[in-house]
Amino acid sequence: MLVVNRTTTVTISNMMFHPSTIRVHIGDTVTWAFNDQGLDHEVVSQPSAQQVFDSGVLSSGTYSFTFTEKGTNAYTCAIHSSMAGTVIVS
Ligand SMILES: [Cu+2]
Repeated sequence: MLVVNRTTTVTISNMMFHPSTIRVHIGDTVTWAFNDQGLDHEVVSQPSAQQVFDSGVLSSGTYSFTFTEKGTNAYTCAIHSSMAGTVIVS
């Protein structure tokens, strides 16, 4: 079986994750691009998430995480609780 690991980008802008829900495969990397006019954000997995990840506080640049387990990963911004996203890994 040929396995191709891919990278998917989620852009952070206007106090939102774009797209907010993404579907990836085991081994894929998700890169969050902090592009919100210098505003601080922090991508952090919810307790219910299959895997634990935390970008730390960033106002620019990117954060990447490779998903190695099948499951659903809800996440929020640790600074702005209204910002929410989901990474579904299959
Ligand atoms: Cu935020």
